[in-house]
Amino acid sequence: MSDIVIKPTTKTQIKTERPRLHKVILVNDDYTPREFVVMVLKAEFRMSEDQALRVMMTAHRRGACVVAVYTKDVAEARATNATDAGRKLGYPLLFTTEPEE
Ligand code: TYC
Repeated sequence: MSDIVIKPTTKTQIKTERPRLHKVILVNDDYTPREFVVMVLKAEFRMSEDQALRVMMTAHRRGACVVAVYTKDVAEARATNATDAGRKLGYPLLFTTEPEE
């Protein structure tokens, strides 16, 4: 009788990928007042006056600006809320989302 015990040596490795993050993008338009864009950025994205002004002016000059990066659900919810805030006052203000590379 042999007392040699051979243990299995295979291990199962579970690899989970981190969820892709999504960018919220502020799109420029010709009608929404600058101060209103700044107000929405501060309220919806918790930006300081300074940050909000910078992001608003970047979108104004270049056509669009990345506001923040979140998980898909959060990015979509914030973009919708922020867009709705403008729509309530009849402004064409638009926030979109897109996945990060
Ligand atoms: N272009 C607008 C104006 O001159 C201001 C503005 C900036 C609007 C950024 C939207 O995403 C925007 N009143």
